[in-house]
Amino acid sequence: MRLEDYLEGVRTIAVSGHIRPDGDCIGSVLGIYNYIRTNYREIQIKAYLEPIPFDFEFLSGSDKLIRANRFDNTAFDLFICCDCGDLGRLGDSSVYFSNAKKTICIDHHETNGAFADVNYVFPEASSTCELVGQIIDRERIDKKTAECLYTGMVTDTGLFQYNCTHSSTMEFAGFLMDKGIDFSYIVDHVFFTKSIKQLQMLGVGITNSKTYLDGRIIASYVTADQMKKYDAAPKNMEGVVSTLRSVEGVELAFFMYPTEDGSYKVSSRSSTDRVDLSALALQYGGGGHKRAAGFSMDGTDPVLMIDELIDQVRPFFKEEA
Ligand SMILES: [Mn+2]
Repeated sequence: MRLEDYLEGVRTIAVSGHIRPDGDCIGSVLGIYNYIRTNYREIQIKAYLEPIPFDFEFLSGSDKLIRANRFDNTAFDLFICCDCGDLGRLGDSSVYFSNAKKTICIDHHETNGAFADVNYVFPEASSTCELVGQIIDRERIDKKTAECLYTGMVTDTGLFQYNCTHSSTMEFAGFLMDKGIDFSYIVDHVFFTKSIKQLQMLGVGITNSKTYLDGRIIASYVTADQMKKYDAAPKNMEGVVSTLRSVEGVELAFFMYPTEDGSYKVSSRSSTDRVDLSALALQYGGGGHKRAAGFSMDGTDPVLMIDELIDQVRPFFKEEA
C-alpha cells in the first residue's frame, strides 16, 4: 500500500491515535503530520491527540496537536488512525473517524479488528512508525518526520531489544539516522532521563514487589497514599514494570497503581510467549500486545488483585512448575 494513492483529490486530513498516547502513537501521528505538511502543502492536515507526556514535546509539530472535540462535526476527506486497535481507544477523535469520507488505519496491535475502510495492520511489526515508513515515500522523508518515526520505533522496541525488532526495523532506523537526526539525544531523552517523581515511584514499586511461582512472576503496586506522599501522577509510573521484568529468572511482571476513577491500572510485560498478555488484557477490557499489555481492574486491595492475576496465569506455568 502507498499512502499517496489515497491522497488524490483529498483536501483535508485528520490524523489521530489512541488515548493516553505513547511514543509510537505520538511518533506515527506527528510523523504523518510532518510528512504531509512538507510534501503536500495544498492539503490541510490536523493532528488530534490527548495531551502527550513531556518527554515527547521535543518532536516537531507537538505544539500543533489539538484535543478532539466530540461535538465537532467536521467531515474530513481522509481520517488516518495510527497505533489504535479499536474505535473506543480513539477517544473523542472517533467523531472525526465517523464523519470522514474515507478512513485508513495503520497499526500493529494483535487485537485490531480492521475497523477502518483501509487497514494496514501487521501485528508482527515492531511499531506503527515502522509501518508508516513502508507506505510513505522514503525519499521524501525530512528530518522532522525522521525524528518522529525513529522515536516511535525506539519506544515500542524498548531500544531495539524486544523480539518485535526485525532486521527491517534496524534497516529503517539506519535510513532515518542518515537523515541527520540526533539519535543520541532521542534515546537519552526518551529512555534514560527520569523525573525525580518517576525515580521515587520506581523505588516504591521495587520495595513493594513480590515474586510468585518460584520467582518466574513478579508483581508490585503503588497505593494511593504512596502516590500522595510523593505527589506522583500516573505519568510518573513509566518504566516501573520493565524494571520489575528485568529481575533474573522472571518471565512475567505485573505492576498496578490507582487511577482517578477509583480503579487500578495494570501494566504487564513478559519475556516469553507463555501467556498471551493481549488476550488477558482483553478479558479486562484492555488491550496491547502478546508480551506487553495494559488494562484496568476494579478493587481496593492491590494484593488481592495481584492474587487474582496470578490465578489467571498459573495454568500456563503448570507443566513445569
Ligand atoms: Mn505501537
